[in-house]
Amino acid sequence: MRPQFTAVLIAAAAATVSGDPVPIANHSFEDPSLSDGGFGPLATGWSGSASVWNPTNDWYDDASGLPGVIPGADGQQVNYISGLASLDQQVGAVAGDTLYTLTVAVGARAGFEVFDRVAIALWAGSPTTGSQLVEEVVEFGAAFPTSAQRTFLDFQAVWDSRDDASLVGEPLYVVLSNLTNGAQANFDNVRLDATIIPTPATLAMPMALVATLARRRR
Ligand SMILES: [Ca+2]
Ligand SMILES: [Ca+2]
Repeated sequence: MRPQFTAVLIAAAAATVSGDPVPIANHSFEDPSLSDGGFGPLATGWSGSASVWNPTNDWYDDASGLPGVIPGADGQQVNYISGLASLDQQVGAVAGDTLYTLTVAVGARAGFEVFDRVAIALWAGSPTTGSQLVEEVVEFGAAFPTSAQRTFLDFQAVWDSRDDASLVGEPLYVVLSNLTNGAQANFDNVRLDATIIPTPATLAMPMALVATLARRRR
């Protein structure tokens, strides 16, 4: 095979496996905007226990004043959940042959650095009574080294929609939960990536294209 045809094949195959970000409304909990130390209102675009908070240095490193960006977080504000509760957002519908990667910044707030326990998850159909697709539980004592306390760290949950094709087309939800009574969970910078998994049919297309080009060049 000539070099230029090899390049065509690689480019076509790469296009089928690169991930696309799924839009998430107010993914960083910056809306509504609060003054430093403010807390309470519900985050635009989210349902459930979706309160927003603009922390200060009392709770997180580098959180006071401007720019006020906590290490590992995004912007100046985060979500907070006190006690056993969840927040959720519908993010379109389940697509076929797709690898979903949910990435969420989780915060270890002063006072709850080691004993909180939270979960990041994807659900289909309904955020409470539907099908749980994947759940990643974060145990703070094990997940946060001392150096990361009072900061945020990214955690991920991954689900392959080929695992249950019957759910394709169902509403897809991001669900973030606090699993510890008496503790407070903090989430920020919620990201969801959807990567189409090449099937034999989609891989065959670039191969056929290469074969056609090869014939034309002869
Ligand atoms: Ca934020
Ligand atoms: Ca602040």
